Amino acid sequence: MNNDEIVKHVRGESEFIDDLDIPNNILYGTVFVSNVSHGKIEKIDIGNALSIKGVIRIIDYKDISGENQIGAIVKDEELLSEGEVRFIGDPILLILSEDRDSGKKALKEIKADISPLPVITDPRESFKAGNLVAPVRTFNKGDVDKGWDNCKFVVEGKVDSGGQEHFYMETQAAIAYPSEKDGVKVFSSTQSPTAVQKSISTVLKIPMNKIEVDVRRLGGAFGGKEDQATPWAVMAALGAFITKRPVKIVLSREDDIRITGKRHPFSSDFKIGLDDSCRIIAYEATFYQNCGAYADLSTAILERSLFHSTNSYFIPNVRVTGISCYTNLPPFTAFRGFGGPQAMFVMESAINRAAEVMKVDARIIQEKNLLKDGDIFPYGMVAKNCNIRLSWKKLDEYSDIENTFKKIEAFNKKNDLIKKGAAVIPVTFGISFTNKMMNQAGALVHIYTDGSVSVNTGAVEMGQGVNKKIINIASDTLSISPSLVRVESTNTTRVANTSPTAASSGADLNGMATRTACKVLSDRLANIAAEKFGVSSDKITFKDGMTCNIGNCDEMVWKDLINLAYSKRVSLSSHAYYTTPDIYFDKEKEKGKPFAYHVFGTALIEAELDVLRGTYKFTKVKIIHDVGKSLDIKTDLGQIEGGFIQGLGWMVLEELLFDDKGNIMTGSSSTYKIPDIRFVPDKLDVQIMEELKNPYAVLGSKAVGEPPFMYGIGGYFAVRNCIAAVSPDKKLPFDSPITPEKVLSYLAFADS
Ligand code: LUZ
Ligand code: MOS
Repeated sequence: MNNDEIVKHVRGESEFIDDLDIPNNILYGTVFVSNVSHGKIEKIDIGNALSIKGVIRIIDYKDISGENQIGAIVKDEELLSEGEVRFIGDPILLILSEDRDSGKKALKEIKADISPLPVITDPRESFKAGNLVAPVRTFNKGDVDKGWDNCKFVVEGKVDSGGQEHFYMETQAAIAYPSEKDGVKVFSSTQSPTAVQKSISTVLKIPMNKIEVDVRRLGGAFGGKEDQATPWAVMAALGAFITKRPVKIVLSREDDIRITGKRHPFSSDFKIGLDDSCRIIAYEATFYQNCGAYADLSTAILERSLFHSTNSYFIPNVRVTGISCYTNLPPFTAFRGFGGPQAMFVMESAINRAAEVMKVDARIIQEKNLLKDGDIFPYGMVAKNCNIRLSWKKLDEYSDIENTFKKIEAFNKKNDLIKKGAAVIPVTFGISFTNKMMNQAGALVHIYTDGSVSVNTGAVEMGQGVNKKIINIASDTLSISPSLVRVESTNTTRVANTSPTAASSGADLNGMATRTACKVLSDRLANIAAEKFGVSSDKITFKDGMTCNIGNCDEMVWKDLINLAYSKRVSLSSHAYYTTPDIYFDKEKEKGKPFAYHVFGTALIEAELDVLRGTYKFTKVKIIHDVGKSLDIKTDLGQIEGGFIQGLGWMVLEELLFDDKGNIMTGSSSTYKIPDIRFVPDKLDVQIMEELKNPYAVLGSKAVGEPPFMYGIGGYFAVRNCIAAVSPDKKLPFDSPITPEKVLSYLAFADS
């Protein structure tokens, strides 16, 4: 990681919400939540809660002056429940107290009488009961029904993938200060400052210009703070608005895991047909998306599942259907990949099942069907600058894929207690918010009279290094040292109407706006220099903070030029704006060009299984990944490594379990295992295809945040192939994560 702030982090100097200095009159917010998954609130008895020393006020929905509604896409989510609770953790009351302990004491006093209603945790059951979030959507290409007739092999199956806890290091947090004239200023750990501002406006019934939302940095987010940060910020604002005292809410890890949304579990069906040359002729899939109690971003996430349903493959006949199903679990939400990983896991499972039936290696089918330029995705977009075959080829050059598999086969022939397995995984991921409107960003750049530069954008730094990239873009455009540039906190009064920092597009969108703003400034400065040197402005170049008149080699240092501009009363500030060009999508036809471009790459993952214990490790991983012309190579490498490990965790390690009453059974770090440093493969080798400039993003770069996550899918199949080496003829289910416990049970089953 080469985060701009890494030294401050290591020294503990970086401030997160819970580190901010707080005034003496601050109140702490504690939420009282439902302890049943579905029910009707008959009565709330707050007992002696209000007489506990330090407890100042208990707020319920009746205290809300505006609309008790925080649903972003579907208006289905109350901030504080009015009568029906839909999951364990559904907020009912907000307790405000002068210290955290008295809030906890108050919780024990309060009793909710909730009469139970039927509980559904399974999306297929929800579908049968008709509990849909939105109408079913289907993407169609070619003629699937005719396609089957041309297939030599037709294989069907079922795939389940589990949810995933974000496990950001900083839990959900917000502090709200009442400001004069009935406004609020809110520090929120959110990816979406504007969404927070809007929701506060709705709930408090005050205009957006009375609400200032400020975000310095987040201690991780991964999508978990795109929508799920909002309720806590709104509650803090509500408390501050009502009491006229600052209010701070920081969730405990246990509450955060229990209450907030996670990656959607999916249950899916597939059918795949191939001819005898391993060409995929037809593919059909149905995704049952487990949305949890409220819609949140589910419909947008399901749309991305449909977009990525064929991963990196060209398939002439496709029919994929997505169904968003309500259940009585926490409201599942955005998580790195945004529905893409779930759909791609189904595609890869289908290929692997077909490979088992056809008795070929899955990699043969994968390679044969890779996309090439001019191929059409099921949603109508044409593949352009398609590097997927190139990445496969480069991986083959570096690793000799065939030989790797042969060596493993030879090893497995000689060894019974250790079995090896490998898998190749190509990844193709579309870049842009799939909602066209969201692809916009602004930047406000100031140059101060001492030559230092301040950049404001809508991008939120969450450890992904977007600030570092923005600094590099500004310094490159102004031709000054990066040390002169500072990126300010993300603040709704400085850059307004921002999209969430999400969809891997934070640097693409905000970086382009930054570049444009800096260009405007550098053009202005060129005019000043030209006037001074008595030449035309095209004779002026900037280099390393110097302004040069090429003609006669006059030079001027940056700071003097800035002072000259100031003395001539030329503005040293600029606001610019960027919208992604040439994207559209027709939801009637389900066709269009939703993405500015795609990111491509391929990985080879090798695993080694201890046959007696069911434990395994990943011995060797090679990733070839396309980042375009990198904006910051160490940042990109960090994102690729981190994304892959997080994806691997989702596929093999992190098991999110609920009982059939909707209780979370993996509610702490002792029961929910995330990857640690010992889990990281000994040999994790990332190679970037840097020479490939991307014409569709800032300075030839490519977005990097999400695509590497999906290399983790290869880990699942590497482990599966280890098991197949023990017992080649068993039909294993597709059910992620493939934890050591599951592996052991498969092995026991295989031996019987
Ligand atoms: N968020 C969003 C996302 O609102 N729309 C998207 O298309 C998206 N894609 C990936 C991650 N977050
Ligand atoms: Mo997102 S999954 O908030 O990019």
